[in-house]
Amino acid sequence: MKLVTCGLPYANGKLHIGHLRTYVPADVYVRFLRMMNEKVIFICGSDCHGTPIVVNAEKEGISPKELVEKYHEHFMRVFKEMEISFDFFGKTTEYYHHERTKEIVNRLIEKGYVYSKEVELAFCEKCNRFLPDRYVEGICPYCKSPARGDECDQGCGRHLEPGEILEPRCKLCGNIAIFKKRKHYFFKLTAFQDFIKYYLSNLSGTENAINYAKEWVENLKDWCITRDLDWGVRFPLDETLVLYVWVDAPIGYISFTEKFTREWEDIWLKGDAEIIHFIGLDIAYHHCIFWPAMLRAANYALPNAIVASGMVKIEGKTFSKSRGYVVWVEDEYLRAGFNPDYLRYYIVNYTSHEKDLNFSWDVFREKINNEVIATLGNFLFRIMSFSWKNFGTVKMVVDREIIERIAKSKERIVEAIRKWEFKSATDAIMELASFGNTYFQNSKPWEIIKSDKERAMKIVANALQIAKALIIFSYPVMPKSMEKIGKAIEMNLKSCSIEDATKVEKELKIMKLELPFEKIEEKDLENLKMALLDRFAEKPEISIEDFKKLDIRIGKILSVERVEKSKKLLKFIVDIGNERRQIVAGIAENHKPEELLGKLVVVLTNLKPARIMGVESKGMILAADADGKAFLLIPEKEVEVGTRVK
Ligand code: B3M
Ligand code: ZN
Repeated sequence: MKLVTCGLPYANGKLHIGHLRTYVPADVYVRFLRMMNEKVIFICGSDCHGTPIVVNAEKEGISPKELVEKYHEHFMRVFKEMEISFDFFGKTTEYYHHERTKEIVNRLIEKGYVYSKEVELAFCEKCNRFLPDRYVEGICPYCKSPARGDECDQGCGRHLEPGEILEPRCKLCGNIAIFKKRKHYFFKLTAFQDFIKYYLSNLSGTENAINYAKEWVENLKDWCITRDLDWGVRFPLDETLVLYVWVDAPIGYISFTEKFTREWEDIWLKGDAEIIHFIGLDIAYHHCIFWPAMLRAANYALPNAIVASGMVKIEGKTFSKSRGYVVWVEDEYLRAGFNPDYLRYYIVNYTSHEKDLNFSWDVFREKINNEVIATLGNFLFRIMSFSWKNFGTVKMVVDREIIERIAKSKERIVEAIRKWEFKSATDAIMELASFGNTYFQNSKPWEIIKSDKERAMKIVANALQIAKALIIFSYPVMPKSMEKIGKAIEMNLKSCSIEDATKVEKELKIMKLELPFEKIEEKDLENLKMALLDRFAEKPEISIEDFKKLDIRIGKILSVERVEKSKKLLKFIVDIGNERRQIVAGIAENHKPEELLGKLVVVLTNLKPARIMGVESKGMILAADADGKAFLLIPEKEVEVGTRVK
């Protein structure tokens, strides 16, 4: 039995491609294992505690509970649409999770691995509070990059202990923090140094994570496991404290398994299953160091493999939500109407699992059009349509060489999947599809059929066997599409094993196939590319001529009203000197219409007219965009309406 888990996403924001970088390959892995007749349990859930949640709840002006519920729902919805087939998707706010966490922490305490100590912690005098983790920002003491209280997120990736960060500032008010004494609780991580070294030398998975961990293990510190927060799992020895989120989050792997199946004890206590954690490389420290030490101390089973995906780039830039280098899965991919299978394929095939994956809309279009559609889709469509039109039912007499060719692909795929080499596995699929195309093209059944129907049927049988194999091999990567295609030859993929690829049926009945693939056109991407460019912190250099193309003028607001059914939009009539314009702007959230009457504003007048929620808008009122809130630009002194801005 295998237990496969994915790092638990913080329920504090929407899913982006960075998340899928881990979840899609994990899902592909699980689906392949199932086709290899292995028993697999696939577990994940929302990480609901810690400062990542509290800080964002504060930003959104809702309670932590409301925040995590909102994003938990979002995760479930998007995972389903993306065909990520978790058996169970839990939530760390649940009672059962708190209970399991306390049980484990109590074990650590009973065994003498927890002690208390006075420490100097960052404290904000203005906000009058301790500043745990993300409440404080400063400089990493190891690599001197800007860092958060508990992690060097922009530099060396190390975990930072409370009090370690240099030049701490309060994230809420920006004030310089002072250090103040406070009693906290520590886990004796240093007592596990030899164990972790030994553990890492036997750990399987991807080299990237394990190699990092081997460096880190030389410099362990005891681990502060409590925090001054109101949100989280209460610390059993002092109810005024909660456990550090990195204590309870990985315990989710256990509590969710426990909630899902009675076999959880076999897995987590007896060690009867192989435990495989899929994570992003940025959380290798926690999974390779804290987690095994904690499990060992509490006498639980240890993970057998840590599989860490490389990071994501967006159009060549290092992924960053705050700087706009991000693609949102629901709003920008699914709602744009793209087939989820395309993104799944892109993620597993773009590069090897450990390397950085660059997401670029143009590369996406090319890859999908050339590989998924022109190579794989084309072959499947040609052979299946040809068989349907000419035979309906095909007697399956298949040449030995064809079976051997398929068997070779199968072996390569299985071997690659077992080593988490998803690119290599999917390359093997595309190579088999190319082989199929060449075979079909060179054997010319459409000519042979005119004189020798029997021989044409033999060619078709060979090609159909390849098609069947391709559908099986591609199913874990593109489940929805393959299910549709498979139906045309009466395949039930849900109960298919990878071995069926080389099994030859007596005959195959072929129905009319409508290929569930649609080519991606340049125009499908226009808006998405624009939206990205618009958010990017760094914009491409432009010439003065480019700038001169903009006709920007001072306008005066003559009337304002709300746009019906919209929370954000206001409709303006603006005098721009020589004419009056109707302009729609998304600033209703922080402006009352009546406050804006008569104001002078800066207007881009030669913007192509557009309809926004059915209302015509001719021009754009310029505003500063601060965290989604708009603040109008207003000329310094009263100037005449229509004055040019340059
Ligand atoms: N929530 C960090 C992250 O979302 C954290 C993972 C927990 S895994 C136990 O990257
Ligand atoms: Zn650092």
